[in-house]
Amino acid sequence: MTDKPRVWVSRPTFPGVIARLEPHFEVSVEEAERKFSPSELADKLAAQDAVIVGLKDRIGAAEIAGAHRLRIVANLGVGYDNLDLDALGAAGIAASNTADVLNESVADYTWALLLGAARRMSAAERWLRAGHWHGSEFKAWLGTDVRGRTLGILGMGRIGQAIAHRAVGFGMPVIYHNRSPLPEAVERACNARYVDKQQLLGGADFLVLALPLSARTRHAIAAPELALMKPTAMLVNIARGGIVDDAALAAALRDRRLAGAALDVFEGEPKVHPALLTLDNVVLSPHIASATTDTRRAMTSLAVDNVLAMFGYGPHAGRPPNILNPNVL
Ligand code: 8YV
Repeated sequence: MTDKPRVWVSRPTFPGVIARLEPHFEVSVEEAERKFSPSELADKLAAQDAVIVGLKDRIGAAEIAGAHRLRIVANLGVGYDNLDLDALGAAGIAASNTADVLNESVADYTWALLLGAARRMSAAERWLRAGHWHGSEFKAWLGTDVRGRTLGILGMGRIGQAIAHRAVGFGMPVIYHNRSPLPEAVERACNARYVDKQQLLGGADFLVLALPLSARTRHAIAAPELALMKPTAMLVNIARGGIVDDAALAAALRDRRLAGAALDVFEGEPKVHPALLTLDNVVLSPHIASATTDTRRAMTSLAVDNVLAMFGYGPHAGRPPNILNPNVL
């Protein structure tokens, strides 16, 4: 035992990056990826001065009730719907995220999903792996072009903007809806036009969701919204499960009231709505939009920077660069 403050990292990440904490902290890192129960989390948190956690770790009033030494919860993700900021703030515990370092990787992956859905890549691959070959038939596997089609983006933060930038190369006009319109110069740089939510739903040929999950955005896309979309449209969700009503989406895809979808996130993750698993007009992936080596390393590094800063170390000493509740400082 040392008298250094303690940091717990709830999942394996990049040891070389975590090592930056070692001169100042007693560091413990989970060796395997797992989900902790609320009481396990409470026990872990009670013994720490700082923690680096992931989206699976839901931290609210109960989990921090005994965490009297805890000063910062550094989240490995830009989204932080797993953290109860009110409870953390009331306890004087800082919270941070990993905004920005993942924008470009997530935007790239969004386009991979969008194009994958438009060109039916997953279904075609399943077909080929099953020993079939229809590619040589002139009218087999016909997909949808994206050029000239309208890209709609719901949630035009920095990830939404990075997605919009790429639309220029694909020759797609962009419409978006956001809590408030972007400044004109930013709209021009993204080549994007603000519309209301109804116009977005009715106007998009490809609708990408890039908004955070909150009580306000839960089921922002449910049966009534899906009914407003073109039957030829496709929905791409790289944001959070729960923003979409997955049962309603599966029904719309099954009945071809919506042509296709591509989903990286699911309501009730890691479970996937069983109906989605049976459909061929949806591309599915296991929440990997930020999963590149460089980006996951950068996310880890940013979480480390936030912890270091909270304890007065590093270039941001005293002011964690991604603090979500600065009032606690
Ligand atoms: C996850 C994400 O953090 O940043 C987010 O909000 O959803 C992802 O980047 C990542 O899957 C690590 O769990």
